[in-house]
Amino acid sequence: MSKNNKVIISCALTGAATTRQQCPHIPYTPEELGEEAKRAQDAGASIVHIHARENDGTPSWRLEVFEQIHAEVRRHCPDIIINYSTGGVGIAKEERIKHITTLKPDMAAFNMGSMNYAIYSSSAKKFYFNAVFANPFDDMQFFVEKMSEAGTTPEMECFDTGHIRNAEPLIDMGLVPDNAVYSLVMGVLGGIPATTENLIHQVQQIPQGKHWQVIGISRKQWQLAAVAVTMGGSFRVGLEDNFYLPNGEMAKSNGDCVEAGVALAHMLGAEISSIQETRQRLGLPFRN
Ligand code: KMH
Ligand code: ZN
Repeated sequence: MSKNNKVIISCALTGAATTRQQCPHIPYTPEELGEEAKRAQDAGASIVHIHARENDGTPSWRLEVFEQIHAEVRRHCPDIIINYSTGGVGIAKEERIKHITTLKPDMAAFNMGSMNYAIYSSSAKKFYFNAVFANPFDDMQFFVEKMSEAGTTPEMECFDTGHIRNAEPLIDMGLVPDNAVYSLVMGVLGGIPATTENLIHQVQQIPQGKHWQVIGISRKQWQLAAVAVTMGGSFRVGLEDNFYLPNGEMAKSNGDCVEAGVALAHMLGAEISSIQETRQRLGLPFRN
C-alpha cells in the first residue's frame, strides 16, 4: 500500500441513541469525552466524531456543553481533528448547527438525505427506536452553507445509495468544498444493509479521487472495515456505532475500538495516517 494511501481512522466517541445500560463505558460528560478522545488518539485515531450529552446521558444541543467538550478535547488532544454531529430527530435545523457556527470545528457530519431510522429487536418483536430522520434538500443546503461560512469541512454521511447522489445538485451549485469526505454509513435499519456487495456498489458511486470511509453499524463494522482497507478507503470505529471488538468482547473504551482497527489494518498490510498526515491529505490546516 502506498504511503499516501494510509488508512485514516475516525472514532465516534459516544453517539446519542445508546446508554450505559447497554454499554457502561460510553462517555457522557465533557471530561469523559476529553479522556476518551485521548485514548482514541493514543491508539491511532486522527479524527474524533462527537455528540453532546447532558451528564445523565440524554442528548444535548446546548452550546455551553459543546464549549466544555471542545475545551476538554483540546486540553487532552491539542491537534486532533474534531468532527461534531449535526444529526437529530425532531430538532430544529438552527439548533443542530449553532455549535458549528460558534466553535468552527475542523469537520462536521453532513447528513445527506431523509430516511426511516429504526432499531428493531427480533427477540422482543418490537422497535426500540423508530423515527423519520428528515433532511430535505432545503435543510441540506442550509447546513452546507453554514458549514462553509464556518470554514468547517462537511463529512457527507450517506446512509443509502440515493444519498450519495444527493450530493450532486449541491456540488453543481458550488456548495460542497473539494475536500468534503464521503462517509458510507451501512447497517442502519432504514438505510442500506451492511454487506460487502453493497459496500462495493456504494464505492462505485463516489466520484473518482474523493476520500471515503465506511461507517459500519454493529459488529459487521469489522468486516466492512477490512473491505474498505483493501479498496483503498478508510473507516470509523467507536462506541457510537459498535460496542463489540472483533472477538465478540465488549470494548472497555474507545481506545480499545481504535486499537482493534489499527490491528486489522496492519494485518492487511496497511499503514495508519497520523493526525498531521490526515490534516495534510484532507486539507484541514489546524485552526482551533
Ligand atoms: N449514528 C450515525 C450512524 C451525525 O452524527 O450527524 C449517524 C451520525 C450522524 O453519526
Ligand atoms: Zn454521529
